[in-house]
Amino acid sequence: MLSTRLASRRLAVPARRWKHTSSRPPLNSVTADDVAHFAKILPQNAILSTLPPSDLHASDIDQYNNDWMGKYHGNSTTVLRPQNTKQVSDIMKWCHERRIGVVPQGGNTGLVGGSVPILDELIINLGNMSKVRSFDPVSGALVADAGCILESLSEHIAPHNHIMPLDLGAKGSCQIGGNVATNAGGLRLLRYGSLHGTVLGLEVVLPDGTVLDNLTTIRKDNTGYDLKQLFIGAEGTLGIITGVSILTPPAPQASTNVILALPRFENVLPVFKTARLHLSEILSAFEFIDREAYDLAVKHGQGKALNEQDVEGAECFVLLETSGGKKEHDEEKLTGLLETLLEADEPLILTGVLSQSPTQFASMWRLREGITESVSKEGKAYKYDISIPLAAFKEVVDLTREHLRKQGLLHEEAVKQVIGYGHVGDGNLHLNVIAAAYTSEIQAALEPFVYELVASYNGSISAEHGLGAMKAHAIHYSKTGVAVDMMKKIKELFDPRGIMNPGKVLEF
Ligand code: FAD
Ligand code: 2HG
Ligand code: ZN
Repeated sequence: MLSTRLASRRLAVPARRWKHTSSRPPLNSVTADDVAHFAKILPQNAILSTLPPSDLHASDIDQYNNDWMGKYHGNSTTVLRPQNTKQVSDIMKWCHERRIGVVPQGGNTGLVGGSVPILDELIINLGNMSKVRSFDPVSGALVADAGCILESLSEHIAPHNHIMPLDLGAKGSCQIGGNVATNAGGLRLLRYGSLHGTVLGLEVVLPDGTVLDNLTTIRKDNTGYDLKQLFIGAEGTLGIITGVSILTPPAPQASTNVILALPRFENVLPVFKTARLHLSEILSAFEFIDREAYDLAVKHGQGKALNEQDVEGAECFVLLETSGGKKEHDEEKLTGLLETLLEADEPLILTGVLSQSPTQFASMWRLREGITESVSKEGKAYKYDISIPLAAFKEVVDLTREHLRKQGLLHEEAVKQVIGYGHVGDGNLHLNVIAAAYTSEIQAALEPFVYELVASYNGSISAEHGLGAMKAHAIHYSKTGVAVDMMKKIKELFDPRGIMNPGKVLEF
């Protein structure tokens, strides 16, 4: 009775719909004359504009104006889909001259509102630039257009027994240019390191249209400043990446994975330490999934659930992958690890399931990779992608849930669930708050609460997704004033007119 009364009272006060309100410098809107000029640079089918005389409607370009989560919405009238670097350069020269804001867009899978306009900026979508330029099967150097889909690149090099040094759940849609622009981390970072190490060179169109050709395939080059590093993780605020040269590692001869069910979160660290000791160089991923995240993935049919009885009472799960040279040798090591974990006086795990076939291997990965998709099927996600000490992963999830409970927001019509998962090996937790809708009340309850919490651990408010539009105002939680001032000077140097992805990364 009490809960029914509470529920109806809640419904009586409608939640205020939240709308992102980041600012950006005053810039010119795209006009019909601009579109006529773009028609001299691009074929007609590479221009999507709702401006007269076009008969396109706003809904025809919805997919470019709205982000993957349905959280950020732009009002662009025009999307250009160039096919080569020269076209990008000519477009940028014009936009620079005319002071038109530009949003570079890859697969539009970004999770911080960086890939859609804040107002009506021009969208330059790289999807038509999708050619592999070269691949050297000896060195593994791959040179590709920025618009190549990550998964297509994996498929391109697979026959040569090479793999991409990064892998993420969005691989079927995200583009290599977007990956570099966000310095995407993903599931292989533990093994192959970040893109700051694997990217060999970049071709970038600067805001005034100048082409910075640094598309080298050499591994060592100490001739002055390493300019490409500035564009890795710049989220399209310094220029448009049009070409990427990247070092791809040889495919491991054997890969195996195992899912471990842990009775308590406190066991994650000892399991990680033991795994590193037993598996040393063959350990290639160590991913954390809390119980609610696991149940959600299972609920939404991501991968095959473990035997229900075996995981009864499990507080969290770990997905561990090995990539080595010899299957028998790796499996022997894994079996040894499982025995150690199970045989301790107080076993560190409840159960461990070793994949027995490529299908099972993929299905186990699906349980982890599919969480993001499950979250978006469940509701609207507030995503906090944070670096904090491993030992604090659970605490942060619990504190956030408790905080929302105290605010009276933890119920079906507001926040449905607070879950945690992520890359233990990289100290990166994905704190996801799943709500019925994006509302001002939830937004105000979460921010700056989460940022302050992260800062109290000396962590980072963005481990891998970037700042985008979502966190530009909050950069100071993770960077000093001196560092932010230096960034602003760099931005000013490359983009004095402030036209490149305005309002993202650095607050206007
Ligand atoms: P977009 O979303 O189009 O753009 C992202 C940013 O990069 C924007 O600021 C945009 O302006 C800029 N940009 C895009 N292309 C260019 C270019 N050519 N030149 C200059 N700037 C450009 N991220 C991780 O780090 N790790 C993960 O494990 C991970 N998993 C994900 C799983 C799912 C299911 C989803 C939906 C997202 C995931 N992400 C992850 C976030 C996202 O996929 C990555 O950030 C990805 O790298 C973005 O690539 P994109 O091509 O979609 O870029
Ligand atoms: C992952 O590791 C991605 O799965 C996405 O970085 C995380 O959806 C998220 O919060
Ligand atoms: Zn991640």
